Amino acid sequence: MAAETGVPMSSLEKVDIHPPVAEALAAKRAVVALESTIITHGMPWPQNNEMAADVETIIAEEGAVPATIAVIDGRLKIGLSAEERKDLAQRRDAMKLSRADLAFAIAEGRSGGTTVAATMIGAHFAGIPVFATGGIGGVHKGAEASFDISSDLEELARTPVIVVSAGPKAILDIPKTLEVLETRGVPVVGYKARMMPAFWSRESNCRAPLQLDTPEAIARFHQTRATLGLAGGMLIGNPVPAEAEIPADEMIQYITRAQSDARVEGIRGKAVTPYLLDRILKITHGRSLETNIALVKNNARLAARIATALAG
Ligand code: PSU
Ligand code: MN
Repeated sequence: MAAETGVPMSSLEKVDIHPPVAEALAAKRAVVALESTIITHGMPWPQNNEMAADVETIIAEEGAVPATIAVIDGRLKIGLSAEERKDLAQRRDAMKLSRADLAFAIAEGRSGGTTVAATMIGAHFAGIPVFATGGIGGVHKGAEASFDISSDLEELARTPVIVVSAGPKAILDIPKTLEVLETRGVPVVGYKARMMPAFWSRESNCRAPLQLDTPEAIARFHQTRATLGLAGGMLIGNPVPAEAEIPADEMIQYITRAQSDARVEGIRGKAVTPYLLDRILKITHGRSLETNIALVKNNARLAARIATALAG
């Protein structure tokens, strides 16, 4: 595992690979990485823990092994036990960890949820090529003034992991997010979708740059990129199931309201995404959370099928 990704074995001192994950990796069976910022900063207790448990069950049903990645008391965890996950889901001191501070949390003995960027780093370190999330971070609206662009985009450009999402979160500037991904050479693939999905909604106003309709085709594309020695990962946009979606024309009013509240309260930096998700949950009386849970489950299923295609 770690040897294949070029990581010195001595660094494993700070890493715990959950035994079922280690066994599956050694046997070259399908493993799906899962992020944990969605647990620590993306959803309230107890729905966060229920969602995380259900997602792991879905991946197991599909014949793959789930590996939720997080930092607990200074140890990088590749896969969590049910108790560790439940504990993390209730911690009030959890940091939101990205590339810039993942090692800080480990060095300082802290705990935190890993964002898409930090989860990609952990997954690649362990030799896991596929990862399921809700929605990635991207270029925030008003980024021309705030410079707020998620390091998820930078990570997609450098780390060879397939990220299965329901698109960029609709709180973002989706056209600008797609432009940055194109500049950085990141393939963006609509799964059975001509238009890029927008997290809570099945469609944004942007065309998906590429389209593929089977897990096998995604696996083939990933392997072809590796053969050509192309660096970086790829982003899959998997639309939320129709019965769970909140249409874009309805969502826009909730997002606009949440964004104006964020401005009034002076929310900045890392706090922006968690604040907006929580505000939108309150504005929609919990409906946005139900949609969020449905789309994560949908992404987990597809990620397990891609992992199976890659392993097979
Ligand atoms: N998907 C969700 N909920 C979330 C996130 C993704 O359904 O909370 C998290 C991811 O961890 C992503 C992060 O990396 O939001 C983006 O944060 P920022 O915009 O600060 O980069
Ligand atoms: Mn940001």
